[in-house]
Amino acid sequence: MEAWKHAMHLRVIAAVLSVLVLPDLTAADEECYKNTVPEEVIEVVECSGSCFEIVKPILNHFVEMKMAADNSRVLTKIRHNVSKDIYQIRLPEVGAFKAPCNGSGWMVIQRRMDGSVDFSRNWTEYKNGFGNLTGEFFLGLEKLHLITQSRQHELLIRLGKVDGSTDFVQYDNFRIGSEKDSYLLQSVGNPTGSAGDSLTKRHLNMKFSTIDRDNDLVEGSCASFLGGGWWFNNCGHSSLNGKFYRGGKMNGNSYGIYWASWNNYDYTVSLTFVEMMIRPKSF
Ligand SMILES: *[C@@H]1O[C@H](CO)[C@@H](O)[C@H](O)[C@H]1NC(C)=O
Ligand SMILES: *[C@@H]1O[C@H](CO)[C@@H](O)[C@H](O)[C@H]1NC(C)=O
Ligand SMILES: *[C@@H]1O[C@H](CO)[C@@H](O)[C@H](O)[C@H]1NC(C)=O
Ligand SMILES: *[C@@H]1O[C@H](CO)[C@@H](O)[C@H](O)[C@H]1NC(C)=O
Ligand SMILES: [Ca+2]
Repeated sequence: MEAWKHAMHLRVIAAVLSVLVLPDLTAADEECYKNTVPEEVIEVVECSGSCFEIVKPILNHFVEMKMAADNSRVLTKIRHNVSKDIYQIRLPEVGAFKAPCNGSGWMVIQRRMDGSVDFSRNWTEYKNGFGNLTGEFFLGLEKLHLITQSRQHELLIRLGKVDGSTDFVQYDNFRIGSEKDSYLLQSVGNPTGSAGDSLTKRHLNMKFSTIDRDNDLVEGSCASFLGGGWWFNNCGHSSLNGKFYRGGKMNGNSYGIYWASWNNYDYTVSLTFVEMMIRPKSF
């Protein structure tokens, strides 16, 4: 197809979608987050790899159409329902930043799904956040600290294995200390969910560690050994920022992404999907 036709085609799709697909914000959307301001209208950009700039809360099937409209790209199979609706969030204590929300009040703070982003990062990067909000990313410890100090938050962790099985665990009081306290995991609260609790026993009250800042309790560095930052102890029962193994199993001598209580403490299993989400607790 000629480029201009392609562009027209896309404009038409965008126009149709802007009428049909983009809903008014529902009460649930507005819940994510309080003071959330949706961004401006959808922009159509020339088709150079990614046809639409994602500047507006979008729906999953919108993303699928976007990919389908662009013949030059192979449609990626999305195994899991990830939350691709990106919002501009304004919180008085944090300022403005962007994050995906799932339409039911949950804001995604971390995601692993395809190994496309390197999580072996230094302190500054974990502090400020890194990655790609429509794919893999970490929101940043400073924001998490400010957000979770401002009011009580729930934490939801969704996990997936290479065989397609999924599970979750939810905590009711997730709170992170300040940088002065090395972003200590101050509280997680009560766990529910059948993936089990792989935080309380070993990680509560632990400082965050990264490849360049070793705050763990072993000789050597868990963050370097496991390839990602976490609230390591010795090293502990979970490491959701660890090395990504596409095959779902560690190879060599380094563990991957694990949540031990979900796998009978078999540390050779490496998860291929993780989403960590938070939302203000309502009483
Ligand atoms: C994704 O969401 C759809 C619609 O809500 C649901 O039918 C499907 O089971 C979900 N898939 C997964 C893997 O959660
Ligand atoms: C958002 O995520 C929660 C937890 O997985 C789920 O219960 C809810 O249905 C999701 N909302 C949407 C609109 O997908
Ligand atoms: C952290 O990593 C970033 C990106 O690679 C780099 O620019 C920065 O200098 C690093 N900071 C430290 C303190 O090593
Ligand atoms: C973000 O990640 C998604 C999923 O891996 C990928 O399709 C997309 O190209 C990435 N975007 C950028 C800007 O890297
Ligand atoms: Ca150490």
